[in-house]
Amino acid sequence: IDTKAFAAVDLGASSGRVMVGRVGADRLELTEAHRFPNRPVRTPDGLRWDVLALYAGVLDGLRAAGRVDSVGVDSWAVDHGLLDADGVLLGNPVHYRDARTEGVAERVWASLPAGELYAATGLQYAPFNTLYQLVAARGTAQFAAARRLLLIPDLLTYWLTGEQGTELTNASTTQLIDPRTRDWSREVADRLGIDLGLFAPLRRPGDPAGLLRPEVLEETGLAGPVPVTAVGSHDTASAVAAVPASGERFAYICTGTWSLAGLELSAPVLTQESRAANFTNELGLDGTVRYLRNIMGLWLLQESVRAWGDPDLGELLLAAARVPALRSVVDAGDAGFLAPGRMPERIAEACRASGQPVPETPAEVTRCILDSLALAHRAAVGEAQRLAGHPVDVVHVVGGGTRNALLCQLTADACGLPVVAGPTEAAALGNVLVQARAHGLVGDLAGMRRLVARTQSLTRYEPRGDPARWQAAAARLAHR
Ligand code: ADP
Ligand code: LRH
Repeated sequence: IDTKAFAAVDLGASSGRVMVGRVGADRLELTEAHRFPNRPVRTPDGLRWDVLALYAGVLDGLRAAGRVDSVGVDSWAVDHGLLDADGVLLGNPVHYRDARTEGVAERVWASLPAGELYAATGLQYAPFNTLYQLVAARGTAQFAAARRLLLIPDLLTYWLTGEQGTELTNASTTQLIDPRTRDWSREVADRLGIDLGLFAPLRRPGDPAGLLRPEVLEETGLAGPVPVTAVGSHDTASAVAAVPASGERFAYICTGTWSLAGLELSAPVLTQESRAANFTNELGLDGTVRYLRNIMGLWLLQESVRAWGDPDLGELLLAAARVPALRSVVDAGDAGFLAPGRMPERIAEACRASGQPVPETPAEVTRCILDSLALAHRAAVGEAQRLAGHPVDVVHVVGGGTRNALLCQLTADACGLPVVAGPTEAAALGNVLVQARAHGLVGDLAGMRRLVARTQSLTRYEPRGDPARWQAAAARLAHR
């Protein structure tokens, strides 16, 4: 039986990993070759990604992976490296949580009103969309020297192969793509004076992206030629591709550092009502649109755990399960939680300001975070269905948050719908499946999903309790 092996490089905001997927008829097995921390660094210039450490981790991972038929790279969205005229990286890429974009959106909207920008790009407002980052960079010596912009997965692909491109699903997070044409929005770029020549030509999931350079083969001990294949290089696009759903009546929540909660649609929703509700239309595989809302996600917990000196997560979650439910909730969509630092205090302050009991112990803060995330999941799943006119019967939860049984159960309770949790490494699986398809294995998106559903371990959570309690908690937040 013909089985092939694919290396998925999947870089999340909290860790990077190189996974090996073995794919054949009715076979999909994922193993971890290497995992490494992704630790941003604060320099006098601001918050930066340590992209050399990430690249070193990728090379270590490829060495550990051994013989593979192809490699694909995905990562978090919006961020990028700038290259000079010689193709050399100009400094460490800026982290999307860096403060440089504060107040920039208002300046952009003065020349291109937010309503028009949404109608043209369908992207929800987030201060870190690439568009705002580019406007923030204007006037700096680094930007003046920049001749090329490569999004993070495209930058790593360039270092691996020497070839430059801009993969479409991730390009859709720049706010410079028109989700109807699935091509650059020249109008938006022209009106904001952004030179689209900075970007390398678009490529699509499944397109060839070059061969590993001889130096990379030597460093990793791999025997060439090894092709690199473009995948859904936005990690969320890859994760949604691996949601084990059948049919169309499903919502998904990709839970990791962020919670990305929404629907898969065949066309964007560009109404002003959708803009007001802060839903985004990112591009997915095969002409699909990822209609979703960004929710702060487990970042709230990661940052709190860091502040508490890294206690055992399992014990903390057990303690949180014993704290009474829904005592206090915060708005997990609030951009006020974006920056690092003092997270337990900031959560406590938000509870105080809304007249709710202030969580004090780590268990209480954790419970507040998980209740708040479940509440935000409920709102996003509910509003997406209404705004898109697309009802669902089930919520699929994928990503690191599937390891958090309490969060999955609370999400089922809050949504009043069954939750199917898994796979945990959905982004890596989606990455592998797109490579497998490009190499003649597996079929369309539905076929990929059937294969995931048949081969991966999934856990089902039925909704419990009275949904009215969640309604009441939501009202408490709305009336603060
Ligand atoms: P990202 O890709 O954004 O870096 P992941 O999908 O890897 O994020 O998810 C990371 C999150 O998964 C962590 O913040 C943590 O809350 C959760 N997680 C990881 N391992 C466990 C575990 N053993 N138990 C509960 N939660 C876990
Ligand atoms: C998740 C993610 C998300 C983006 C954020 C910047 O890793 O890609 O989809 O909004 O990072």
